[in-house]
Amino acid sequence: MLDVSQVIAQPAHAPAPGSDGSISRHDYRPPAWLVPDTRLVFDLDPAATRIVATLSVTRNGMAGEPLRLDGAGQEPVAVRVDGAAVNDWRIEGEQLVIPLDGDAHVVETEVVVAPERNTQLMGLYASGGILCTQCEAEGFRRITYFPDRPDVLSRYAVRLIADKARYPVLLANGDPVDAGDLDGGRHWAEWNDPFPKPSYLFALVAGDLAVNRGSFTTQSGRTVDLGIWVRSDDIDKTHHALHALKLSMAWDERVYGREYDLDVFNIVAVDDFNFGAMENKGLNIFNSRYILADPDTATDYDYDAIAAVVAHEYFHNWSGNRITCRDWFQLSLKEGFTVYRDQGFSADQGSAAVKRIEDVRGLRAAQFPEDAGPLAHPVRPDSYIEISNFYTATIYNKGAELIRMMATILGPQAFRAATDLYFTRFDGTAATCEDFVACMEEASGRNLSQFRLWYSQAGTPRVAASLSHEAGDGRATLRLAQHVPGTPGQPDKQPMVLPLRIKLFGGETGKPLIDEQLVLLDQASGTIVFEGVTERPVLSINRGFSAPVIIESDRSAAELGFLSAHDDDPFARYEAMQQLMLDTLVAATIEGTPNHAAVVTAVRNTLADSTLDPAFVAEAVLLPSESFIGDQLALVDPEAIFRAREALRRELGVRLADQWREAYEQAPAGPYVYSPAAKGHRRLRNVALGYISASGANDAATIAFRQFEAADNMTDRQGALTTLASSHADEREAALDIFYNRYAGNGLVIDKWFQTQALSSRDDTGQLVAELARHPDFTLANPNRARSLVGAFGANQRAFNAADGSGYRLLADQLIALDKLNPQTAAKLLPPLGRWRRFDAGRSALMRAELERIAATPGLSRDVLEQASKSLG
Ligand code: B3K
Ligand code: ZN
Repeated sequence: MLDVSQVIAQPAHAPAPGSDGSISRHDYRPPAWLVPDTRLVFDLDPAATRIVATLSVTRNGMAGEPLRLDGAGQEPVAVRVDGAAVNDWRIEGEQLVIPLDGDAHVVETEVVVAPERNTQLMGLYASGGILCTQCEAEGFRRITYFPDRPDVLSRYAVRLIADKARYPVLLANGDPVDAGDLDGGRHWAEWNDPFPKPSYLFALVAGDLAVNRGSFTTQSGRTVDLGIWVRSDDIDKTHHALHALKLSMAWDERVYGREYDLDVFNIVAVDDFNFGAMENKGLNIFNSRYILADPDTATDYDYDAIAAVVAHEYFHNWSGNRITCRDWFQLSLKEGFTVYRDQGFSADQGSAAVKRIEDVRGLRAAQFPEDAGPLAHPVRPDSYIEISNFYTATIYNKGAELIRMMATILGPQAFRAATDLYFTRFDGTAATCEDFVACMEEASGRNLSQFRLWYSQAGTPRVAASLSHEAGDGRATLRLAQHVPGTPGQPDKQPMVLPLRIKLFGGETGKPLIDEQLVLLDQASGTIVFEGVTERPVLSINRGFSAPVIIESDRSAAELGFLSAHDDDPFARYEAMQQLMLDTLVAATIEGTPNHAAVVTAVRNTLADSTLDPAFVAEAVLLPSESFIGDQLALVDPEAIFRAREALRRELGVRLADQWREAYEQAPAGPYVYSPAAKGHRRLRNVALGYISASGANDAATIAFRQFEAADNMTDRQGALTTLASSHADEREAALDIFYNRYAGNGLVIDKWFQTQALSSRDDTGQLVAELARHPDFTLANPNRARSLVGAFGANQRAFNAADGSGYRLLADQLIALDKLNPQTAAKLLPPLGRWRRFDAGRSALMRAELERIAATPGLSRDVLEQASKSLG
């Protein structure tokens, strides 16, 4: 029977969670109270920070509703309403409930929190002597009582008080107002943010920080002061980030017409951070790995990632901050769109083709498996238990693909008109994915009703494509059929709208037979007839990866090899090579009888094509990952996949030995430069080194070690170390020791040392990882370090899936230990165990046993419980 008191206790705006604690999208209610203005006073101290919050609250049409403020277990020291202390408040669950008559009041609360004891890194916490905050999604309630939901927008005025010697720099959102000294060696600073914002965008930082200052003049002539704040030792590593910030500001004006709006823009780097970075209004806080770079410590990959993340967080100022999300189900409104925007920015900095290849590789590595597994969810989910678990590749990367598809369907002009409309109409509000799509429709006149299924249906569509040719009639017929697989809670799917860029090439002449067409497949199946096709056609489909789908075509090895050499879309060339490699590796894994000839020929042709960008060549000749090969199989056999892949690597290494050495030698000598061309050469050189090593050549370790020692940059040094880490040569230990000693004390580089070993393909990687978990430098308290060892190990398909279950046990042990400190980061380590359905009975039972052990752990967090129970299914 229903307990009536529980029902009555539920507020009108926060409906009862489901029996498993889940929140449902359809239960959204507007807030009962709004908070137009917020004043916060922080008396900062790592052991006991006192926070006085003064909220002007106004009723939002719901007569009789008390004010409900979210908290996180803290007790208020005092509560005052309109200046007078009150004591008729109560705590319900974790909410502070204050009965209020009338429609407008000033409510003041006082709480005390201990940042130095905050190991979750959510709310106000300490990182290496710096006090900082992380509030998205629901961290603000760990700081003070507030309606901690994204649709309550408030103007914040903030006063920070702290010891001046320990915390000489005091930063908060918005523009600085004033600052001064106090008795007892303390000082204060006031910040004011005129833009109403949700609580998840609140931020403060207090610490002993150095700044790299810059300035940007906006298109309307306003000057913005820029600052990158880091520990003084790191100040020389901030130039790349500052440069990327200026490029991002200019790019957003040029491409989207978006101008920055405050007088200052600050970024602070901290070492302990749960994810990449955070877009707090005017005060971004970053994981130091996405700010700090110099050639000696950061790879080209790091440089690229820093620029991409700086751009991403900056772009959020419009897509996220000026227009935020109505509720967390709409998360992809800001994240999918902002990823699409940062992808466009990065594409414009160098090779757009290589950027697209990297993005699709990432989508296939992270999002496709998510969409095919127990944690599959739509881009706009319908329910969640812990919102932190929904910062996923689906929300971010598939979400970006949805925006890309709409941009493709609309064309550039209508898409820009639609984003202009969206930014203008919803500025200053908390919007929905539906609002965004409606703008796309209104500005273009297109009907996107069926397209909306992309937001509600999970799962990766599969498209069967078959081309036939009637030579006598000069006619080619393309038959397409789509199928969206069932996903948890969604057994049956409707056909989606799939924008497929298609072209036909002459199988003999290599010439295009038709202009590229954009086909919108919106039925379960469809037929397209091409006339005037006099030559045997070869199908090029989903060019540029125009739809995030899996293409199942009946193209032969010869046709794929042909496209890998002749297609005029670089992505399609890469894709043809990948498909050829994948077909070869899948056949070799299942049948054990490899036929490498077509791949060897195709790779030889690609290496020989001097018109190609080396960065493209490096991507094109890389074999698909072990896990991607596993994703193609009904059951993953990690040993057979590894053997098949190594055999092909070796064959390519041996058969193309001269070409690899030539590619290796061709990289221009000279000091390090960070440029698209130089990056491409370094990448190809490291890929070639991998193949030289795979060939079993006697001098492979010598070459790698020579590169390791001669390197004047981390890309070459880590590239060589990666090759050596998988070898049995004497140089391996030497290189690992030299690397460790050279960088002792540099956390970000020691992360690379852990990660490189966890990704090794050696047979003893499991034991090595177990030893590294006992290394004095290993700690779960730092998320980067935890991810560098345990996260990387979970991605090492063969080592992690050792048949005796030792890998599963190791990951589960670490996850359980980490959950006690930091549930959000612990939950992110779990997905590799959720792949149990994809393995043989022995492995699958061992994985399930570990999931059950995790789920049964006393005191388990909601974060891990949700992931473990959904993974058990
Ligand atoms: N919006 C933040 C992510 C917050 C994650 C909270 N669990 C960074 C970003 O996507 O830009
Ligand atoms: Zn983001």
